Amino acid sequence: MESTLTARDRVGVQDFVLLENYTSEAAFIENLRRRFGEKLIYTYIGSVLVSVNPYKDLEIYSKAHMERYRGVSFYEISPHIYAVSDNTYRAMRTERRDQCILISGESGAGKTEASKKILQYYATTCPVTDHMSTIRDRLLQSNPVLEAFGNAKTLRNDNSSRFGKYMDVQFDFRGAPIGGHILNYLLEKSRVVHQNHGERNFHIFYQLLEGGEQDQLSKLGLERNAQKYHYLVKGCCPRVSSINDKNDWKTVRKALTVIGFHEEEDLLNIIASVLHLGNTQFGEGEDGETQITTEPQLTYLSKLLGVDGAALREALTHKKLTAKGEEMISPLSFEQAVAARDALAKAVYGRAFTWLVAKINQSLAFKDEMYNSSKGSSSVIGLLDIYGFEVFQHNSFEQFCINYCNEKLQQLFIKLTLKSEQEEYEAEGITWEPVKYFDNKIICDLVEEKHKGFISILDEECLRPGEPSDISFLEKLEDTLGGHAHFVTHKLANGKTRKAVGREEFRLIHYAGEVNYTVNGELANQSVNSITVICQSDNQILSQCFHREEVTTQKRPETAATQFKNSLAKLIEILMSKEPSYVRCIKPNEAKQSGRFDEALVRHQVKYLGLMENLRVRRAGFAYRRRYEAFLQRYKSLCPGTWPNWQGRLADGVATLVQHLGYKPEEYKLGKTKIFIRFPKTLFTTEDALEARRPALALTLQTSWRGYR
Ligand code: AD9
Ligand code: MG
Repeated sequence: MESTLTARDRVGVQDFVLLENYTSEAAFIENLRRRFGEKLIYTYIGSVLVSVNPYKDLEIYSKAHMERYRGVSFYEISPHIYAVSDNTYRAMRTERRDQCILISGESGAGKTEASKKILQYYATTCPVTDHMSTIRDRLLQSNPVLEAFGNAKTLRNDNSSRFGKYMDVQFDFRGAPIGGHILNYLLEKSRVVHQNHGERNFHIFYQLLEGGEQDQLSKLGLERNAQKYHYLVKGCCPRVSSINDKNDWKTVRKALTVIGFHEEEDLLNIIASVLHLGNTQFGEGEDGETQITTEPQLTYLSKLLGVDGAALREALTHKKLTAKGEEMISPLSFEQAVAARDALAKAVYGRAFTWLVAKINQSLAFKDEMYNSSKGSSSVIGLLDIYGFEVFQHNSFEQFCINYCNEKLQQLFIKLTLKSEQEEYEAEGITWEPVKYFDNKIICDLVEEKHKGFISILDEECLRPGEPSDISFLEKLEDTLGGHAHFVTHKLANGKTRKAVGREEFRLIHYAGEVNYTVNGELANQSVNSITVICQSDNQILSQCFHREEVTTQKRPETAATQFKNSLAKLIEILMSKEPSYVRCIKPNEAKQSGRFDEALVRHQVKYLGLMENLRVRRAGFAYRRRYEAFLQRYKSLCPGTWPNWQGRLADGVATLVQHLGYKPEEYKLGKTKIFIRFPKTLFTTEDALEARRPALALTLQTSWRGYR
């Protein structure tokens, strides 16, 4: 039957706005599926790029491909991540306005790969002098370092980013990269001490054990066998066939050199100390007190962490309490000691990661004297590669933060897409017709509203004196949020949702779906504090990460939830100040297999990425819009009045052309600089006429118009 299909049937439309049945989810998915079948992984919704992970190397990322997209308008060429990269770059250059590219999608959908491809595009196509090549190389090399420390093998992705990342690339007035800056968000620290079955700890641990030189490992007291380390085998899969830890170690070492890193010894000591912490065991002493039973571990730990052995022993087995102004030392139970050990491992690793980002930022910082260029005339392209919406069997504080972040980004997306549509219509003098959509502000408010939002209640519970209690926290949530349509607990479940809610759980009805979060241990995570001892460390990195004031100050520290809320608010502010472009990534199957398109899975993502809504907004008025000169140039041969060249005003030329083509008044509108066409059919008819008249032209432009045909 293949031969009876037209090209359009086979590859669908390259821009969803040209779908006849644009409100149909089935038609949307069918279009994605057809294109995916032809290895066309990219499709637009207007200027939003939808990308489906091919799970294999397609030959579409060569230097020649990059060249093809340089300076070419969005609609002249098939959709590609390079088209978005190039358009963003040109918009920055011509409009002198900071840009950002927001990449979203669920785990394994291809966000990090997309952001790397964008960076490679700039590194290859932007002008650079010798001086600048240093910055360019550092920008590229920051990736392997951050991935080693912040990525891990999960069930859903062998190289899953376990932190959110926003990276600014700074360009000078000539368009050359001159600096960069990275903001990191919420590293999944729980992974340092625990991994679910089939998952690993962060790559760096395995890389060091596989790739480190023998004398290096001996100095660190390590054996070349990941099986020996409790923190590395919780998921029972220290080896992954798609990962070569030994080679990756070499890549990371090289990258650290390019970045200009000198603290390698201190960094290795930290990685090793986490492994020794994991192997530190506790038992019962003669008087029933908890004590450390692994003395060699303690010796290595005190050396690697650069702290006094006795002080460390005490920190792992006792806690300090202040009662009525007096300090008291009280012993920890076995469980408490294990928790204190794990908390220390998480704190040390988490802070070292933040330090590493700061270190990379120093090496990427714009230096005036180096480039003989003025900072004032530079502009920025920001790349946001942040975790997608997550729902697991058990969802904890980390999933809560990730999903809250997604609510905030969805909110921004709604605001900005609607706003930019509205602005374009207004700028072109065309009447704006409001569109109905689900506004998730109600969920953002539920989480972050002052005094009565979720985070306020959590803060209150964490900061009140005495032991925090999960149950009283849950009761407070019920008292305050009980009436909210998007909040459910076991007690409140009556009819709001169909799925069961456990007694130690609450459920949020997110815009993307319902998620049960467990409050078990939620509060302990927030208030554990066994860091006093590390403040005295003579490890150069740790001494910069842990400050004495933290433990001596009377001021209550910000809770992790409030810190995250504030950092998100700052991120939204940064993004709002820039012109956004969007890449929406979709994962075609759970098996990480090429060529497999699981419709149910894709449908779910189309839903929660809000793509149908996005399309509806984009199609609310007009399916298609183009600048007069481009429209005239393409179709002028169809009208004797405009062929071979139109001499008058462009708008008049287009008016003459569409009149000749028989466009009805309800089918189009003429704005100030663009023609707006309401239905795809009108455009297809015109395209057919063009092809009938000039098949040669249609052929030469086949890459560009294949999608429309
Ligand atoms: V997570 O939220 O960090 O767990 P990402 O970042 O969305 O996730 P990632 O970019 O890491 O996913 O992609 C997962 C894997 O899919 C990669 O390791 C590649 O093997 C594969 N992939 C993704 N995009 C492409 C592509 N354009 N071409 C080929 C790809 N393979
Ligand atoms: Mg990623």
